[in-house]
Amino acid sequence: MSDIFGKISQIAEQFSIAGTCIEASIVKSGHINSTYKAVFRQQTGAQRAYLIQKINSRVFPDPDRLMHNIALVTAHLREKILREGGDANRETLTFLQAQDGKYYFRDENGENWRICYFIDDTYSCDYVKNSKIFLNSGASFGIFQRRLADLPGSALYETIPDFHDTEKRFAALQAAIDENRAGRIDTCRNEITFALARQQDCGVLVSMIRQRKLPLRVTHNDTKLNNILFDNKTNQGICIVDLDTVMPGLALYDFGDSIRFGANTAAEDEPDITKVSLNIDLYQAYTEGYLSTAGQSLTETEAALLPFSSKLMTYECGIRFLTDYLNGDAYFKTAYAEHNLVRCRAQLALVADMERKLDIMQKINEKAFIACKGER
Ligand code: GN1
Ligand code: MG
Repeated sequence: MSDIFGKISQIAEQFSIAGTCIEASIVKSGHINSTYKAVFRQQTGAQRAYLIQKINSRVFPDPDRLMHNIALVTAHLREKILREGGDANRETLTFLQAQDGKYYFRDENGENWRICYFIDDTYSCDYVKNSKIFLNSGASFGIFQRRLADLPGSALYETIPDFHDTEKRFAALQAAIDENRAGRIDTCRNEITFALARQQDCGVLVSMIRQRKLPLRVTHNDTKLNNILFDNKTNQGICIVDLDTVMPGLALYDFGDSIRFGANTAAEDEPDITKVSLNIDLYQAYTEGYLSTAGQSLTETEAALLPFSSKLMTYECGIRFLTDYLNGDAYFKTAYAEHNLVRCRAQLALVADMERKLDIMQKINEKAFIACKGER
């Protein structure tokens, strides 16, 4: 722990944070970066909390581009929030500049660090406690998308190229199967068969982008439930966090990924797949929340593909876990040897359940889309 204090104090100095670090703890969420919460006491006695993050440089090798996107997006959100009469320090993240004016600091080991204000009196959820919370999540991601609607995608770098290009994710899986780098192929034959049998799904959205049938928007691309901060008092989703993958993308990616994570009756890494299924009431709650804020800006084509995108994003995540398992866990943080395989199995079980429920999902969508159009 004393190591953390020393490191955090060193980083804080680079960002000119006044005072002494009196509390430091690891924030155990996210599969990519390492995050700490630190509280500083100033000479006046006032205290302020910060989030300090070590950026995973294997996943994000270009911190200039990464932080360019985040600075641009948060500035844009800030302006919108202020115009709407909101509290910009609570409703979006505020990153600090290091002494050289950059939004990150590279330490002597070549590790890149960044700091933003910790937003007090909020909480985040790793699972959906009730459908109202999930409805609020949908509304929050819808507002996020609406606020970014006039930010031109061309102003942003593609920090991780082809992030949601499911065809390329499929090709990466095939390469991992061929290479069998970690010698694990015999432990995941069933998962490979299930994944390969759904190749035809992979090209659906990407080919529609190529044919200009779906609009590219500025999207979040990692809309897990725990990437929203809820206000302690109102339980409204107030701030969207984890802006690393904000890039041009599809509204469908954000919708689908939210459903993948939040409408699952079990955790993303539930080992007992009999517990995994799509909670249709939660699906309905999120759909209604999301369409209530973003629905009017969606095209008919987008709205019609929301159920399919839920299945596709779940499948894509499942094959990414499988690929990483076959590659020897090079990408996602894991807690034990089989972790990526367990995550993959849970995702594929959810895909199977969504395939059974696709018709019901479609009906829910049609109804909610008509209702939101009627509110014009
Ligand atoms: C990663 O960083 P985190 O945990 O929010 C991943 C997402 C996956 C998710 C699965 C940059 O997100 O794409 O959907 O794990 N982020 C990146 O839980 O690859
Ligand atoms: Mg993330």
